[in-house]
Amino acid sequence: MKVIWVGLFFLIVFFMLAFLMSPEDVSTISESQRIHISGKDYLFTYDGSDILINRDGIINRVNFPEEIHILDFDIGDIDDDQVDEILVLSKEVGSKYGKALIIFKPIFIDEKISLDIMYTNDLSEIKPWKIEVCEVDGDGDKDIFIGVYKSTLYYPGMENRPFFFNFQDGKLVKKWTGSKVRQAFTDACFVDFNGDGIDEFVVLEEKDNGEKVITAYYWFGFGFIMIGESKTYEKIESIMVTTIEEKEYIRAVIEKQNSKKIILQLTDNALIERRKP
Ligand SMILES: [Ca+2]
Ligand SMILES: [Ca+2]
Ligand SMILES: [Ca+2]
Ligand SMILES: [Ca+2]
Repeated sequence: MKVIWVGLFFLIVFFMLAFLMSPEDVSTISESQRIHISGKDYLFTYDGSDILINRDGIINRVNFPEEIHILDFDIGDIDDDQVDEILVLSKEVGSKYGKALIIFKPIFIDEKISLDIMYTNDLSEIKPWKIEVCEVDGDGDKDIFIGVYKSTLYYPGMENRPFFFNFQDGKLVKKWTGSKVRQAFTDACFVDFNGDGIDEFVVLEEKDNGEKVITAYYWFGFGFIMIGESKTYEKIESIMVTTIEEKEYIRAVIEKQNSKKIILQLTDNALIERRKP
């Protein structure tokens, strides 16, 4: 009984908080994810203004620099020191695209976690809109995906492009700065469908007639090759990775209003909707 009341209390607090946040803040509230610091796993949440790092019910509230507005972020050990860094795309208020990449390393000061800025780079010229830490080639060095909006040498039009980087010797180095996947895309995520430690690159593509299709690719030495695609949908708002019973799937929001979602799995070279058991 007590458990139910505690659950109810947190649910009410959550909805009150969600209600109090402006619509712009709501989009940056994160689901909890795991962060690894000094040999321990913590739960990481960004609540729209602060970062909460939580272990065994002990919450470390890390004040996030007020002047930095977050467009997107991800967590991963990009320099292989067994501590997960926090990679933030900052933005100007109201801007659709990012300004700088700021990489924070969590450090302990007097047994409290604080964030140390270990790297910054102004990326405003390439108009970044999404950042994901991934492992597309399985070489043990984390890869960094940044979705950018720009023209390229051979494709002069402004379009979303998939850029990949590594973090080497204290700086961001290009791994693969792609002009295109198969067709125009509006979102991307990384899903390890078969659990082999190598991420598949999953992209929300838009056909010429505006219909949407989700396509999965795998890395092949110097670019990506398609493994499978979904059926065509009239609308898909966004895609993300989701874990169910330790297996990874794609979660796609196909209607924003009533947050209608589908879960997709990769089966026989096709992305098909997962039926609940
Ligand atoms: Ca992200
Ligand atoms: Ca690290
Ligand atoms: Ca890699
Ligand atoms: Ca895989």
